[in-house]
Formats: sequence, structure tokens, C-alpha cells
Amino acid sequence: MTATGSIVRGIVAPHPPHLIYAANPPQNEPRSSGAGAWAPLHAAYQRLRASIAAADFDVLVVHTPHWKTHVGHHFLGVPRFAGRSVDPIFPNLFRFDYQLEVDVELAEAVRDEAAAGGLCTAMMRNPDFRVDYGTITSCHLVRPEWDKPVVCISSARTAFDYSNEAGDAEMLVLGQATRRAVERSGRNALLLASTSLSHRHFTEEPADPEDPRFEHIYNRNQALWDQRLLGLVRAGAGRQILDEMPDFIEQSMSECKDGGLSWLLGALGVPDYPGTVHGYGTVIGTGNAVIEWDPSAAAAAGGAA
Ligand code: 2X7
Ligand code: FE2
Repeated sequence: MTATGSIVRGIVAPHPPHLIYAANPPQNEPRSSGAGAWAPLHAAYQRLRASIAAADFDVLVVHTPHWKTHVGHHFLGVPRFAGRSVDPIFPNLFRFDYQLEVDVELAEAVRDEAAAGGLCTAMMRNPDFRVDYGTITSCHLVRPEWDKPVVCISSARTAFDYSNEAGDAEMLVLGQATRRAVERSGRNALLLASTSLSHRHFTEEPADPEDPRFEHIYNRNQALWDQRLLGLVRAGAGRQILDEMPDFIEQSMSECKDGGLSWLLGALGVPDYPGTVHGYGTVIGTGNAVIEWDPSAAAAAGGAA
């Protein structure tokens, strides 16, 4: 089969529900105070949306850490989902009425490629399944119009059940499978790794969760790790990121343990060209960055893609 589809962008799209709360979309019931604690991340997402505004894409393919599956990698496999998503930890901030379309054909193609690569996989065929808030938040912040179908991939538990190294090995296979399926499908895809970086967070909220006086990184160790990782992104050192990933995960309690960033790097062919860091900010002490890799721009500039 001729390869016609492509990965148009690879994006790190963090999903703290706080960012939805602060944006006050009509789908979310709680109303923000407007105090502005997370303005740097909103500005980062705004820069990302401007950067992809002229991009030609058909589908968002998202890997989420908040759909946790204990036996293998699962894929949404019903054309349409609708419901109310409530964040179990922050129900005060996120009660979101969603409707989303799924590109089931592409989801099945990714599943088939992943299975051919030796991974344990399954399709989610329950039409009443409640889509997780990671998927909803990242998709909304990247594409608030909700006018593109999604492919949604769960977080398998290999890293948690066995080791970070074993988890990453699977995520690289899954990334390569995703790339092959996108190319074979003829789709142009945005890939979203829905993930925070460092992830230790405070366990108490101020009276106004959006009060900027209380928002800062949990500890300096996390800040240093996040800055190290972003330096490697800017340097185009994808291989080095993967080499350091097990330590990054362990020492900063990173949400990358769920595999999204490793999956994305694998799908991009482990980039040796820089990613654009649109911005960095903390949410209840966690570290979050909005990052974009543009493979075709890198190829045009003479890099590998
Ligand atoms: O899921 C999250 C997260 N990753 C980071 C911060 C706050 C809440 O939820
Ligand atoms: Fe999360």
C-alpha cells in the first residue's frame, strides 16, 4: 500500500483540568474566579493553536494517562461518545459535557499494527464508556472547536507492574505502530501526548484554587528535572530524552511514566531536530509544558523526519 498519510505535528498537551476551569468553556459547569494562576500555560496553548492554525489535518491521535488499562493497550472503538466527565480529584473544577467523534478505522489500524508488533491490545466497544478527563482536556485545549475526530489510546500498566524500561520499550513499539497506521491510512494526524512532566502535587487547595499567590512548583528537584528535559527538547536530543526517561520518571514522579512522551518520540522516529517549547507552567505544584515538533519543517530545514 502506498504511504500517503503523515504525522503533521507531535504535541505534548498537558491536561490539568484547572486549565479548562480557567478558560470557562460553555461545556464546563464550574465558573472560574479569573484570578489567573495558570496564565503562562494558557498563553502557551494560545501560541500552539496559532502555530497549527494553517496546518492541514484530519484527526487527533491522543495517548492519555487517565484511562488506565491493566491488560494491554486499549483504543476507543465506537464512532461517537457523549456524556459528562467529572474529575474524581477536582470535581470542583471539572464537570464537562462532552461529545466526541472517533476515527474508528484509524483506531483499528493502529491496534492492528500494535498487535503485529507484539503488543497486547483491545478495542473499547462499550457505547456508554465514560471518556477520561485527560483526553477531553488535551483535545479541548488544542482544538476547542471539536470539529475533528479522535483516536484515543489508553495507558497500559507495564511501567507500573514491571519497570520504567519495560514500559518505555512498549511505548516505542506503540509509537512506531501509530506512525505506520497513520501513513497507511492516508490521514494527516496531530499526535497528542496528554501528560504533565514532573508530577508531585500539593494535597490541599487554597480557598480560591486559581489564586496565583499559592501556585508554584512542588520542589526544586522537579523544576531542575523539567528544565533539563526542556533543554533536551530544544537541543533536538530525542535519544537522550529516552535514555534519561527512567530516571526522570523516578526522580520527578513524572506522569511520563504512563508513557505518552515515549510513545510520541517513538512515533516521530526519535527526533534529532528541536521541538518548540511554547511555554511552561505549574498547576497545583506539577510541571507542565506545551511542546510542538513539526517533522515537515525539520525535513525542509535539512533535518531528519
Ligand atoms: O491530571 C492532572 C495532572 N496531570 C496535573 C495536575 C493537576 C491535576 O490533574
Ligand atoms: Fe494527569
